[in-house]
Amino acid sequence: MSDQGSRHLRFGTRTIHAGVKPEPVTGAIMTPIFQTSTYVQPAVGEPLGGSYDYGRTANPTREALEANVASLESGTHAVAFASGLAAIEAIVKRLSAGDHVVSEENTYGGTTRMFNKVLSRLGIEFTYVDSREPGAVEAAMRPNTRLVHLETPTNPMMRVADIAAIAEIAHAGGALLSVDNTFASPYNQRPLEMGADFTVHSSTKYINGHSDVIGGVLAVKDPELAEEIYFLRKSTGAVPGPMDCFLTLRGIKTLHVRMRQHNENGLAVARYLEAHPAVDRVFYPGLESHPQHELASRQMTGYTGMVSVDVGSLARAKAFTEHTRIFKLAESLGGVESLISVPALMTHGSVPADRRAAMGITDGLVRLSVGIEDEADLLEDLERVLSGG
Ligand code: P1T
Repeated sequence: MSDQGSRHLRFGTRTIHAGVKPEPVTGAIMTPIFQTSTYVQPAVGEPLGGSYDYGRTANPTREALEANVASLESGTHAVAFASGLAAIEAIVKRLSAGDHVVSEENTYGGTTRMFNKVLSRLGIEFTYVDSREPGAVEAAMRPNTRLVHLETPTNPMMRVADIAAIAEIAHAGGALLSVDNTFASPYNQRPLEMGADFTVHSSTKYINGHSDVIGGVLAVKDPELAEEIYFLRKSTGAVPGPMDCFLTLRGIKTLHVRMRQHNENGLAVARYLEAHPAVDRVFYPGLESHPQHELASRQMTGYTGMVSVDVGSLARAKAFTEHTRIFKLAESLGGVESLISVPALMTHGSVPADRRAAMGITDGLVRLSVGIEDEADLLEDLERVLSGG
């Protein structure tokens, strides 16, 4: 669904208003949860509600969410899915056997697993590169490359890829560019404005922001591409339920306020950890010590609440993550509450050990999803565990 009417409004206003209209029967200001699988047709092939004929094909709650996300991502259309992986799958399922994809190597472990264990069996080929170096993407392009897939910042190493430079490379090679924007959120980074063709999210994370929904959403700026994706979703079926769309739309209304606090707390935690002797390395694009700080500052307006640190060994990682009180040990990220995890054993456990090691995902790597609690409480929680304070 698209929403061009709110284009002139600023980001924070659009998080609340884009795509949302008063419900016409009662004037309800909140988009209702249209919890229905089908719609009545007074005559054959003539649904009462016009284009509303079946829930997989059309649902007004879902459409409001999609119009909102399209606006926030500076796209023309967005398409919502049952999960982030289903949204990424749809982008790749546009391709056919014999087509080739160049992908950043350090994506979320589940994305690599889907590419390697599911989609490659259907005859789609994948080449993995370190996309911090645009030349590596260029060198991997083949005549049959139809998609370049980035994740920036990456999960969990916080690598940053130059979206504009890689969009040019992809397009010169006849391929489209998709960017997994989950870690940044559209508040901090809008890939479509930098030349990407798809921006995709696990809306489970910052977009919904309250750790109570699994969902995915992608946005495009080409109505024909949107049509292709609608067709794919209708034909393969990974639609989100109306209740989840409602919750996600409700969560989005505070995206700009939440992200400001995630950015602030993320930077404070990264600075604290960088100065701490128990921490070997900190990976956070907002730190001047991050090798791509300058690039991140150019293409992002904030650096999010995601911080990774290397504490040297699995034993130390366990001692750290199993004893924080506010930071809860759990997979996932991007919610208002702080989480902590050990990627090698949790989110990236499906990535072969040698590949993990090559990317720096050591057993001593700890990932923090810094929430929006009071900064002083978060720092005290970390200090208590790291310094025994
Ligand atoms: O879980 P799902 O909504 O299907 O989203 C998959 C996904 C896609 N892209 C990125 C960058 C992600 O981080 C994820 C999911 N990640 C986690 C569950 C995690 O803890 O890293």
